Amino acid sequence: MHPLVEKILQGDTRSLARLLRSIDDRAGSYIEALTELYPHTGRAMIVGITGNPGAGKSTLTDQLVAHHRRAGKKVGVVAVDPTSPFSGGAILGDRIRMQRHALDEGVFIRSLATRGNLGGISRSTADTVRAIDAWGADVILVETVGVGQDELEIARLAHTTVVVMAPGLGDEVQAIKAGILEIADVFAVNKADRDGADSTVRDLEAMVAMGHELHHGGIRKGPHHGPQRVDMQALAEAMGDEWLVPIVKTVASKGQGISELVEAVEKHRSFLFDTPSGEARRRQRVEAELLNVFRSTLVERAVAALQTPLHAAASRVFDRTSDPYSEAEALVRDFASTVTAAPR
Ligand SMILES: Nc1nc2c(ncn2[C@@H]2O[C@H](COP(=O)(O)OP(=O)(O)OP(=O)(O)O)[C@@H](O)[C@H]2O)c(=O)[nH]1
Ligand SMILES: [Mg+2]
Repeated sequence: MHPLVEKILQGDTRSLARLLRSIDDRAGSYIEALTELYPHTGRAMIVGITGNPGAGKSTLTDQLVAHHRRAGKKVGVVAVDPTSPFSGGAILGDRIRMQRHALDEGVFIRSLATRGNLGGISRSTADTVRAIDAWGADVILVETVGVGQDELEIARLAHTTVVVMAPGLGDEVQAIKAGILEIADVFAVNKADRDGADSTVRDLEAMVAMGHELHHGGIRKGPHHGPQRVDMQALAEAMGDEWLVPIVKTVASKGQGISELVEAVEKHRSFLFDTPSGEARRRQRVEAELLNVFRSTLVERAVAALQTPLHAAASRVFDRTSDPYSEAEALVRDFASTVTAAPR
C-alpha cells in the first residue's frame, strides 16, 4: 500500500497535503495512491463556484464554509488561481479572507495555480478533489473564474455548479458568450444589496425560460425581455423531473441568502441522486472524467515514448519537407505499434 493512503483515510491533514504536492508535480507514485483511495471516495458533495472576476465567489465560498462548519461538516476548498496577472491582488485577498478557517482542523484549503500548467489543470483539480474526498470531506467547494475552457472543464467535475453573478456588470450578456449558462445548476445573484439585483434576477429568469424553450420547442412566445416576469412555478411544473435552474439572491459580504443557496444546492443533489435525469447527469460526469484521465494518460505515455521521432518530425515540418498532419498520423501509427510492448 502507498505510505500515505492509510493516514489520509484516517483524516490526517499533513499526509493529504503531501499527496497533493506530488499530484501537483506528477511525481512519486501518486497514481498508486489515487487508485487505492478511489474505493473510499464518492461520499463528498462537490460544488463548483464560478463566475466573473470580482462577482464575490471567494466571499461566498468563505460564507459557505462557515455555514457547513456550523452544521458540523468537514469542508474542503480548492481555489483554482486565475492565470491573469490582474488577479494577483485577488489571490492574496482570498488567503486573507479564508484565514478565519486556517486553524480549523475540519477545513482543508488548497490553491492550485493554472500558470505554467500545460493544459493539465482540470486533471490536477480532479485528482486533488478526489484526495480531499478520501480524507473525509463532506463538502468540497471548487472556486474558479468562469472564463477559459479549463475553467469550464473544472466546473464539469462538480456535482453542482453555482454560477455567481453581480448586478450592473453586464454579467448576463458575458455569461452567454462564455458558455457559463450551460453549466449553471444554480444561479447566485450576489451583491443583492446593490441596485439592479432584481433586474438581473429577471434577466436570468428569462434566460432560463428561454433555454427551456430551446430544448422543448417553445411554450412561451413573445419578447424575452418583456416587462412581465416569467412564471417560474408554472415552468417548473412543465419541466417534470428535469432540473429548473433556481436563482438565489445573496449578499455574501453580510452572510445573507447563504442558507437559501445551500438549500438550492442540496435540492440539486436530491435531483442528481433521486431522478432518472439526475442519474444520466451523474453518468455523463463519470464519463467525462474517465475521458479526461484517459486523454492525459495517453498523451503523457505517447510523448514519453516518442521523444526522438517527435523531434525528427518537428524538424521535417520546420524544413517544410513535411506537414504536421501527415507527421501526426505517422506518430500515432508509431505509438500504436509500441503500446503492445509497453509495460503497464
Ligand atoms: N456590496 C457587496 N460587496 C460584496 C459582496 N460580496 C462580495 N463583495 C465584495 O466584492 C469584492 C470581490 O469579492 P471576492 O469574493 O473577492 O470576488 P471573487 O469573485 O472571488 O473575485 P476573483 O477571485 O478576483 O475573481 C470584495 O471587495 C468583496 O468584499 C456583496 O454581497 N455585496
Ligand atoms: Mg476569488
